[in-house]
Amino acid sequence: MRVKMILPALTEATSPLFRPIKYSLFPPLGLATLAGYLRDDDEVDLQDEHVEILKTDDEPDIVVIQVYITSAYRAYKLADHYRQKGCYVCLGGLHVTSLPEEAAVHADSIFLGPGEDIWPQFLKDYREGHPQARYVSKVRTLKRLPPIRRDLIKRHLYLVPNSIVVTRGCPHHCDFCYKDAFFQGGRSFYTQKVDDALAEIDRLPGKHLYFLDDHIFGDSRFARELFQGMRGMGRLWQAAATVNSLLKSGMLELAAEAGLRSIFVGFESLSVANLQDHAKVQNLNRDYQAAIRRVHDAGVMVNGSFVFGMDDDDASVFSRTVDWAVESGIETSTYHILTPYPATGLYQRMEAEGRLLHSNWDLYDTRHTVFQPKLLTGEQLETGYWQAYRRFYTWRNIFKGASTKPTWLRFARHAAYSAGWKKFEGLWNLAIRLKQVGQMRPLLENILSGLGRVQPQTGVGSDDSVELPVLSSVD
Ligand code: B12
Ligand code: SF4
Repeated sequence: MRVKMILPALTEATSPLFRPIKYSLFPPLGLATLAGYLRDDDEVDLQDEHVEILKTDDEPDIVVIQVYITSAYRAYKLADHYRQKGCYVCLGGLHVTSLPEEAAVHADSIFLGPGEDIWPQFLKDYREGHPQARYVSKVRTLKRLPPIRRDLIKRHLYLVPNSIVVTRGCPHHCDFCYKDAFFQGGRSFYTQKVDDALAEIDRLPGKHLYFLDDHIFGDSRFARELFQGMRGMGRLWQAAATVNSLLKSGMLELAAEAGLRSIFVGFESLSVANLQDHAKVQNLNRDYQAAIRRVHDAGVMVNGSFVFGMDDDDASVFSRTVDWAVESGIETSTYHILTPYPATGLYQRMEAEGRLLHSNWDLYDTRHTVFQPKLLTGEQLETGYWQAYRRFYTWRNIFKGASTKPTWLRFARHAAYSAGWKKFEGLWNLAIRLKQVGQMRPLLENILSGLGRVQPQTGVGSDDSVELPVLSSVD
């Protein structure tokens, strides 16, 4: 059987003029996971449009397309193209799960939710000659998974080919998040077995890993055992966690000892009313500054994530948030315009209030205003969003943020990390054009290791770590 797997890109990621590095960070892990269920004698071709030009003149038996909201139109176009040729088209992923009726028009089979139970079921049905039109995931487990087909990943095209996910979902329920809609009908937070996770980590070459888990500390027993197992593996890694989990004693330090060097934290908003509005309860009454201090004290950098456009945000929110982030010594910041994804609680609320402006999914990319804000105009929101990025990443603010650090080496690490990410976009673009992004990886690993000097502050190493920034932002 010939199987073609495609991760379509949003337009920006294929632009001949400029391509942000964030699209060359991570390989298509979801599709490589599904490829693990194919037989040895199946032929499989995995293409990621973010990093390569798609070949569409082939005629595979099955075409598998992963659909995100921002690439939905592109995905449907590809699906229609292959169906016209008589190929069997399967569509799955987040957007298909949110809007199955919309996707079904373009597919022979659609898949709702995670693929680990329904994809092998489909393969069996297809081989037996009776595939169903719709598969809905119900059994949620990461036990006894076949190995991810990492051999299909063109490692040289990615800065971070070692992306890994050892849990699925998240224990929280923020109303703007994809999570509750995607995992509806079954468990919405579950983990691998620690031994399986450690074995997967062990199989990855090089030093650097990026855990794409929504919340790596979400199950504290699992996380503790994982970090204990990772100690001594010589890995350097990045991950995401919630504010409240960073305030708990012990976990962060264990993670740092196991090689954690930067952490993505969803602060989202400095307004209590906003956090309440969006059910971000894990952030409520938490001392953000104390969380940041703890992370820094452990020798780990912070990538703070903030959302603009919530109902308590007025025109002052942009500069207030950025100045707070700079003064707090956050190394990198990621900003988003609030975006109601279909099937989320936020979407339903906005729809009921008649505040959705349109459903052009291409613009649901967290950079455009797609709903009517309360205390801002849509234009103010977009302008403020871009201004926030510019303001945070001025040289003045990079150095101001860095000067909150207690030692010169920490100052240098902060400045280099922050600037390296946003001040050299032209260079990243060139490396992408030349298909040389992978060549930067040894440098990344060397720099993240702080040229041998980065150690967590646990009494065993030097506080004077020097890391150069290369990445920090997932979205
Ligand atoms: C890594 C990542 C990226 C990477 C790369 C994506 C990639 N290579 O897959 C980059 C940096 C490029 C990226 C960019 C963006 N991202 Co992003 N990203 C993620 C992240 C953190 C992890 C994705 C992942 O690898 N998961 C692990 C794998 C194993 O799971 P999976 O990919 O979902 O695959 C499983 C299922 O979905 C399913 N499945 C998928 N396809 C199919 C097909 C079939 C046939 C079947 C049977 C099953 C199936 O089976 C797989 C195994 O269970 C997610 C958050 C998350 N937890 O998912 C956000 C997330 C997907 N991103 C999001 C967004 C908004 C964006 C951006 C728009 C952000 C921006 N402002 O630019 C862009 C646009 C992306 C695009 N191309 O359209 C949203 C998506 C919202 C939505 N409803 O679509 C998420 C959910 C973040 C969030 N919490 O809001 N992203
Ligand atoms: S904590 Fe993050 S991943 Fe979990 S529900 Fe909230 S936004 Fe989603």
